[in-house]
Amino acid sequence: MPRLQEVGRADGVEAVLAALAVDGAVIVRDFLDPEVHRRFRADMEAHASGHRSGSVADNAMVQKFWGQRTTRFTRLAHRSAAFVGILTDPYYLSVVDEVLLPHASDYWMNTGQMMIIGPGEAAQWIHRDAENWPALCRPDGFEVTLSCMFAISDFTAEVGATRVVPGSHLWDDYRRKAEPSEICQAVMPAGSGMIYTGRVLHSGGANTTADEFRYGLHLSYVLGWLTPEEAGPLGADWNDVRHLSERAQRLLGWRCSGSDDRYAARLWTVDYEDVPIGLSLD
Ligand SMILES: O=C(O)CCC(=O)C(=O)O
Ligand SMILES: [Fe+2]
Repeated sequence: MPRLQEVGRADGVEAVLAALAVDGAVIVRDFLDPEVHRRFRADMEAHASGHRSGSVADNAMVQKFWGQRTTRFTRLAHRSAAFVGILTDPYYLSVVDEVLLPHASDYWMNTGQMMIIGPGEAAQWIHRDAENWPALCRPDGFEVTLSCMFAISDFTAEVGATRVVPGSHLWDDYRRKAEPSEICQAVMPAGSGMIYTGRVLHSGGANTTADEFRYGLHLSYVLGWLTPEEAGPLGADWNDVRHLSERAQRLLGWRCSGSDDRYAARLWTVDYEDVPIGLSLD
């Protein structure tokens, strides 16, 4: 059974990048600031009670991927002030810079999604998150998205810790299925996070407990020239973001791309101006 490497924040960004290069995934202990974690968890527990489990989509594949006993919701910048502290964590963003900026002038949030796996949920099918952009999810391609699964509650094997196939981002055949012996689980205490690339195989684990819920926060970024999974600015309105830094606003889709002198191109404009200017917002 393989095992994921574990680092601490104090080991620095280089340690994360070294493990990602080999395994495509790495556990960071003590990732979340304890106070931010406490506030975010309280916000999410309060919101979770108002959400059903499973999807109402008229699509069996979507329902299966979602999980019948899994509660998912986004709009986290609207729902939790603490979330923005996680979204703009300089340590996480330094890792994202290294992985994504070789391929774009900037990146934005792909999604911030709560994934709460309830008792009796089956394991999700194993996939690569870059399959969202199928033409780019290929052995001879490059990373277009980077994710972290934060353990908001303890991730044990029984409660459905994420399953990962270390090294599968390097496979030369992306049609190949993982053998059971190649799969491990990201078992980690609350406050940790598992950073993983868009091209590593993984899935939600089965929750075999009778009464425990697994609170996971998936937070991912995608190249600025690709469509994110979450319609960020439709879920967090100007009043949610007006007081935030320009960086946070860009990550949430409230600013255009093109912050880099290397490129004249600007995407995601209003009247060909930056979003707040085009909309006369202050
Ligand atoms: O819940 C998890 O641990 C992972 C879920 C996942 O990979 C996904 O929904 O894309
Ligand atoms: Fe995934």
